[in-house]
Amino acid sequence: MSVLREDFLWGGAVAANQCEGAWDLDGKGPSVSDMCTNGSHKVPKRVTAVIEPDTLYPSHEAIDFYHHYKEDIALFAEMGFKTFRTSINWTRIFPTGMEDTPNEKGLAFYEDMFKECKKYGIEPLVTISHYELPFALVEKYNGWEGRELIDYYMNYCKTIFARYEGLVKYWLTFNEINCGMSTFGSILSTGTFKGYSGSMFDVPDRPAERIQALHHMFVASAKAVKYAHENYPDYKLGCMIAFSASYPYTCSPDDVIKNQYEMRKSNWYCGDVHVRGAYPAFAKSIWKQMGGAPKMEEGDEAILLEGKVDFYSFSYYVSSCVTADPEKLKGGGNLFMGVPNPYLKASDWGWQIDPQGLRYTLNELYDRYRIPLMVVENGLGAFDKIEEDGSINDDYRIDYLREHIRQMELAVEDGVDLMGYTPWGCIDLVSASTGEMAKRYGFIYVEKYDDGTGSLARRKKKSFDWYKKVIASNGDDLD
Ligand code: BGP
Repeated sequence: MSVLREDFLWGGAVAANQCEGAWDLDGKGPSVSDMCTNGSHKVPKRVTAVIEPDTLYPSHEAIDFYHHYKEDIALFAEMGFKTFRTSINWTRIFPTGMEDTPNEKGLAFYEDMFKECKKYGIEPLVTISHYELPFALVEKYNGWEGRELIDYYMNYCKTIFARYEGLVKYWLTFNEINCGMSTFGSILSTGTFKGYSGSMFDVPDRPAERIQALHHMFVASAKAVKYAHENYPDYKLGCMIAFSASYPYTCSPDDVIKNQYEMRKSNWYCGDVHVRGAYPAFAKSIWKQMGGAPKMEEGDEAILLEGKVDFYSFSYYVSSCVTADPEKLKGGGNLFMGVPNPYLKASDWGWQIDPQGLRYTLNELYDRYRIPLMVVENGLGAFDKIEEDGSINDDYRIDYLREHIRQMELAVEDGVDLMGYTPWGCIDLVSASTGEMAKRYGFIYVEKYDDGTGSLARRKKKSFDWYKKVIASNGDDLD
């Protein structure tokens, strides 16, 4: 007997900018992701202030989901998806973010796509803003540092809430909002990089701007939640956090205290505002470290309290170790890592694989928030090989997912209320951190390569049939 709810939302997740392509078709404007070049594991991608000729921008074609969505959704339905997480590309609806009137062609595209999902009984789960901030808002306002963006975002939300009534019920206000706590993440999330062109790893570090931007995003999110609750009582609104599970590297109290600080900064700061509707007490220590408290207007605190989310969703890929010893940090880790954990193996991209960390995370989250949880991203980015007979034997991916699902089920047995699971990149797509196609997550392979070539044909991987069985048995049959 499955330990999961009968209505457990099995599915998969993508983001518009990483799969749709058609970046300037049918009236769409450029988003921050459209200004990012490709990169690789070793060479960081760049963000450019103008589109450079003869440079590859992976989002411009991506896997051309824009023209393949019927075929792709049919494949999701074949696997038995109950839900499909995708995002709306803000600039398809409002090309600069500042128009009064929405772009009908953009609205119609999503309407058709959501109807296609519904045809198969698939419930769309929609991220309102997933690294798709209109680039014009970066140029004019330094992204979310500008308070004006709250109204633009609300205009966008009101438009899509009204248009997709009856088609969409589950909404996430911002993807991985807590990426705004890091310099690297600021390009794609807060958009506070006005005037900058260059490597994603050399973005000027302006933490006070990010803290201000995040405040505006919190207010925007809360306003959207409040508005939805008042006008569309059946809508469920969630937050989305890139959960960064970390452990103290040793039991030295210095490491423990340092890890507590990192957990607060990376995870609890944003999660607490979304779920509890107020900044946590420790926010003051974060502000001190990041250059000061955000400017707030009268009424902001009340708005935060009135716009608490209905459920908490998060991405989970890795865990890391935190040390207070600068010597141990030398030469270790990558983007997410403090020091490598000697008990864990890592993916080809250096992401440390820790299924038990998911159980730990789910328990920590539920203890703290007591609202339904959903894992809306998880998966293994790996190199896949097409064999001579055309098969793709991605047993490594099956192993990764199986172990994470097992730990998720143990967490449910521990008492966690879990709504669903949507592994990332259910169909191969462009990597957010590197811009590569070679870092594949999908159950469905797409013939598209890092040099921009490829027929765009779709093929099922071995994991396709495996996941189908998992869904059919509601997580009982993981073999
Ligand atoms: C999350 C993002 C996704 C996605 C995923 C995997 O941070 O929400 O957009 O891309 O990570 O990361 P990557 O594509 O860098 O492998």
